[in-house]
Amino acid sequence: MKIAVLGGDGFCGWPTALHLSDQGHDVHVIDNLSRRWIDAELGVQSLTPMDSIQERVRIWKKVTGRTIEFHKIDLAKQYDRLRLWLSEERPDAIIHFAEQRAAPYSMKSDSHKVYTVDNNVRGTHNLLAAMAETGIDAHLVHLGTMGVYGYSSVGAPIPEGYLDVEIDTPSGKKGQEILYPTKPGSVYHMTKSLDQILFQFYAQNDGLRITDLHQGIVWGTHTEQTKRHEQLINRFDYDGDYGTVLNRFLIQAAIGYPLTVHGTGGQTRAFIHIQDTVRCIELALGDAPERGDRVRIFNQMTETRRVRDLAELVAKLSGAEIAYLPNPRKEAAENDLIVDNKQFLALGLEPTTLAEGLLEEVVEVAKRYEHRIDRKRIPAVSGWTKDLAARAEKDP
Ligand code: NAD
Ligand code: USQ
Repeated sequence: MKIAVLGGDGFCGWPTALHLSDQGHDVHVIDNLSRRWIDAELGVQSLTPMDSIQERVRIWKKVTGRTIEFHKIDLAKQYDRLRLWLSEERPDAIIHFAEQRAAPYSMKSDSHKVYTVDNNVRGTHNLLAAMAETGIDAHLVHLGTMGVYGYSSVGAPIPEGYLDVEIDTPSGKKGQEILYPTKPGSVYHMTKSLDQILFQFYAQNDGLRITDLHQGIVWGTHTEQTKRHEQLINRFDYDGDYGTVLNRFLIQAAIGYPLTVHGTGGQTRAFIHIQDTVRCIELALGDAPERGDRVRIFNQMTETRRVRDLAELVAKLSGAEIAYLPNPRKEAAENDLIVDNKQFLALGLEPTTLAEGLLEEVVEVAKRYEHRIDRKRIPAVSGWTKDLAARAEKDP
């Protein structure tokens, strides 16, 4: 297949591009390189030394003989270029990772909120409008998030996108399938909730074939392909805005920094290893919906864990201390989470879990690149309100 990987320079996109190229697909990375500019804005860098995207694809060619093309296009700002590219190249599948994906970054200030909504909602809508206009029959696979639901467990598993409800009508009760209600907890998560409505409309109105993958927190760094050459190494964010919780705990353990648990650490979240991310995308690509089908929604996660349990696990493994800090986010102090992921299991996913020795692999990567870590960038100080930000700044 000819596959466009939008956001293919990022943490999930790069290993996905390599995995699909390795399988013989004709892969095209589209990215505006905004994450590299955001690193510069925040004064942070990936723990791992990332080469330019042009250099990365050159090395991939050298190692495997396979070509990955790179096209610098901004989905949100260059609608005409995007439409032209799609009409000329007519990909068979499009994988959409190209959004601003950090909840803390999206809550940093009013300008960061505006940027995140403009970038994400406009980018997704531009893509859908261009797909409809050019009439290409590509399968769109979008990376959404478990966080659209807000993690409020009602004691029942979160289903895969849809809920059957009964509505009282004058002629009695009628059954209806609705999108599972969203309750996003950040401006970033809100943009993913809005994406869902855009997908529903374009699937119904234009017959676009769309799969939305509601992914949990991704951890780990290497995949089979990124390990093939040191210059193919994946991005690894550890800073207070883009670093995600388990990867942060692992680098903190590696450098002797007390593990930064927010509040009581009572948040339960869904997790998935990066190797399973790329595998799930492959599985979703192989199971495309027909034109006219409803948007297919998968929960892309392999296990749920409570944040303080993760901290205790990492502390036991490494001897690290745990610091319970004021929570800069507005979120429930404690929540349960049960998630249904039957669809991927039925397609053959064999989950990689935390138990499989891969935690040590991340600690080793962190030790190797310890000299690149700026300890001042570790505290999470972007607050959900001005008061929470001030408290986090005072007691990082
Ligand atoms: P990332 O920030 O590492 O990569 C995103 C890439 O998209 C970057 O290379 C960036 O330059 C590019 N991009 C952003 N806006 C763009 C635009 N307007 N035009 C073109 N390119 C643009 O993020 P990631 O961790 O790889 O996440 C990828 C996707 O997966 C995101 O949509 C995110 O919401 C989703 N996701 C990530 C995680 C996680 O834990 N990392 C978990 C669940 C879902
Ligand atoms: N947390 C800590 N200490 C830290 C960092 C985070 O206790 O040092 C806590 C947070 O308060 C939160 C939980 O850990 O309760 C998860 O935070 P996170 O930053 O790891 O994850 P989140 O903000 O939810 O966002 C990440 C990705 C996002 C993706 C989402 C999937 O950045 O792109 O959509 O995970 S999910 O969480 O399932 O919605």
